[in-house]
Amino acid sequence: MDNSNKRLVLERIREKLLSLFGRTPEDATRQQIYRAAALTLRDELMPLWRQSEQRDLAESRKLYYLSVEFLPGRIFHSNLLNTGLWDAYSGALKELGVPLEELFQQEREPGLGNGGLGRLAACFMDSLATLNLPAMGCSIRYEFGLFRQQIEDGAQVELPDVWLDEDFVWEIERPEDAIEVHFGGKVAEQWENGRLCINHTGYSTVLAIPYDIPVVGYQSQTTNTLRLWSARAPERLDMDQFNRGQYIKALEETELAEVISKILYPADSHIQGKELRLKQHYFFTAATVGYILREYKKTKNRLSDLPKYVCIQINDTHPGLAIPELMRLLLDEERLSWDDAWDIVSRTFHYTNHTIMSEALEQWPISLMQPLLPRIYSILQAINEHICSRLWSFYPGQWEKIGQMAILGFGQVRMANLCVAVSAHVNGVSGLHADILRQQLFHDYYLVEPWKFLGITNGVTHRRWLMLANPKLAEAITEAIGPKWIREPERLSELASFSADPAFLERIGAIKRSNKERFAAFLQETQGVTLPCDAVFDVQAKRLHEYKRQLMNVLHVIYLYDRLLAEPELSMQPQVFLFAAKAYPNYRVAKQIIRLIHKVADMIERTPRVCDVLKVAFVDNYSVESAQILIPAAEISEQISTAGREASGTGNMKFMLNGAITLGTLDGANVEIHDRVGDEGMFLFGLEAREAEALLSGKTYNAGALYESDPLLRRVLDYLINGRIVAEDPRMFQDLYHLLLFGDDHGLADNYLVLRDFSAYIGAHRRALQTYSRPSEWNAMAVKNIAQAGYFSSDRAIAEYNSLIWQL
Ligand code: 26Q
Repeated sequence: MDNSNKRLVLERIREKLLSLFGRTPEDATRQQIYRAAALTLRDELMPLWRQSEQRDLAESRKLYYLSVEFLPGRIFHSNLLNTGLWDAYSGALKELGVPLEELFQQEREPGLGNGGLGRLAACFMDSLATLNLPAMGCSIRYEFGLFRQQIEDGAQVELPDVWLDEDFVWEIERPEDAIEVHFGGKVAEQWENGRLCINHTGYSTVLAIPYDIPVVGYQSQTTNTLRLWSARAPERLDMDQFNRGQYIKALEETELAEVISKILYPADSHIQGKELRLKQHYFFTAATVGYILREYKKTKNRLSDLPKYVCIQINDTHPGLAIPELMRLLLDEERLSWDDAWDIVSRTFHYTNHTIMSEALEQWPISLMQPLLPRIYSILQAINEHICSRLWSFYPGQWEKIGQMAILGFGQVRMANLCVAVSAHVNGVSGLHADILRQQLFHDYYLVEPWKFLGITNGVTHRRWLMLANPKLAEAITEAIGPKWIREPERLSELASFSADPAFLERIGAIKRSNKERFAAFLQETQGVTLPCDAVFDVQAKRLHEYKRQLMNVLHVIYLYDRLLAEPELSMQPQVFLFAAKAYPNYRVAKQIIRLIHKVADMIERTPRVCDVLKVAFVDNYSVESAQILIPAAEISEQISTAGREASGTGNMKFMLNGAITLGTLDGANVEIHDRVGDEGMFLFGLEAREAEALLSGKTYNAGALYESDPLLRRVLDYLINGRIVAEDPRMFQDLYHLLLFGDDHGLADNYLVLRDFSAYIGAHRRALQTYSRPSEWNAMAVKNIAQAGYFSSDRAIAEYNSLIWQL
């Protein structure tokens, strides 16, 4: 970028500082400089954003990606990279004596998601814009994102995540696009001139106000929109009440309306049928569908053409109420016949499933849904009848089967059945996951309409997760193979030949080292924890859940600890075990595991000699931001879920892209990583999905017998109860011990096969360390992994969605 550009940017930032804050760079705060700089960049984006929107109106088909979560991470940084204005801005800010990095840190991260599903949605938005596909992401503008995690005496404490305390630079409020959403009331059906008319009265109204965030593609011609809906009480209604002297009541109702978009529910698999959550889901789907239809009617008049122009992807079942809502608008407002409305709806929606665990399948008690959404419920009844009668012709007489496939049953609305029955496509998020959907979870539906079911393996944007998060590695790659990989990630394969180039391998090793130091400095600064950078960095970063088996990871650390004590002569490669994970606040076992991680860390610290070779550290409050520092520093990527449980995983892809080697099971997308890098490119261990399923469903699995027969296992597990971890409270981890050996009230012992896979897991670690002791071999393995990681770009995933489903 030339100097004139830099000077122009500098001039604009000065002007902004003056007009917004009455300050000059000399006396402005960092936050003010950040806001001024970000706003000048936003100004820069506006024309293309506007142009993209105008073009969408005319263009053939547009995608609406509905998701109850989006986790975009910080935006200033990625917008600078994507627009190609990096050099101009960094030059301008250097003149002001402000390093760009410091400005980025002024931006609050919108933590509007729990984990994988929300981050996937954000990666998809990046790729859609980069591939010039017209799309809008739709969700809720939660005032509080996922809780901030603090650790007190080893235990997780949740604090509110305040991200809107200052205006968020990247959003634009659009009150002119507000939509009314109705809750409660009574529905009367009435025949008028041979038509059924619906009269909905006595409802309460909430206004949905959209806030738009531009989604900038990488040097593309498209800027898409992430539209977040915020709940507000309708003013007019308040005034009526004020006039009637019901001041307090009016304010109360305002609160009740606005609480809808207050907070993101922390949940990744445990579901509580909370009324407020149901309100959230209906609120944002009704707003979105209402908006889509209004927008459509501005330029088109044939509703039957809607599927030609509108494509709605449902990210898991949470936005599934969009289905009956579109039916409602077409029937009640547009007055279409049932058949015409059904025809449109069943060609418009597509559904992605992200979980097979039955406890994570969304269901709502009818007793909750019916009073809150009376008309939606009556439409669900009608859809249910329609579906069941169709199923009847495929499965004549099989009442029980049809009962299980129904949308309503046992007093519940089953959202997954609704989404499968109505959507034109249903997809799993990895090959293995799609097979499980076809063969198990949705098998009966699969037999009826096999063509509906697809597998589209997840992907991550290599621009954020490599180019932005790991600039040194990105630079080395570009020097080696040129810059085309940034648009065409499959070209990373050209790196393969460099795995035999000693100078390149050395460079890769040095980059990893410097990323480890960068992370160590971060942890020192934020938590006061010191990491030895000569040790191998072994990382498990993901939500805390039993199926992800962080517990097995800690037990392995205990095993190493015990060996070091038992064998005084043993020399061991120094190892740092890093954990980052938030636990669902009511998930007792998950919280105990967090505590165990901390207490094992303490035990190691106070044990001479062991503390010279082992270190356990917990990275508090895992977020997109900390992931971007942590993942590039990782050498071993722990992807150790019980086979068959992790639908895909996306962290596994981010680690691979950054040259970490996967130590994992054949689960989710690990299977496809293994397909690409082979046995020699990762450290595979443990049962496969079919074996795990057979073992657990046969009810023959006997964890206790393993414990009895394996002295090593016994030694390790006994740490949980023998007081060596926490002498003052030897029973602190008794529950975990019991869970592994006796199960909980309902279940089998060791439901996630920790004991069964334990010795194989130890073996995988042993193999990993052997390879690690030969640095050039290790680095070659890292390079081969990076070279195979292009497939796991969300560009590829989005291209597949587009060719198989959307056809935008
Ligand atoms: C369901 C019903 C009611 C309330 C909450 C929920 C709920 C909320 C969030 C259920 C699940 C989630 C989140 C699921 C999730 O993140 N799944 C992950 O999705 C990733 C992207 O596809 C996969 O890579 C992971 O394997 C999967 O666990």
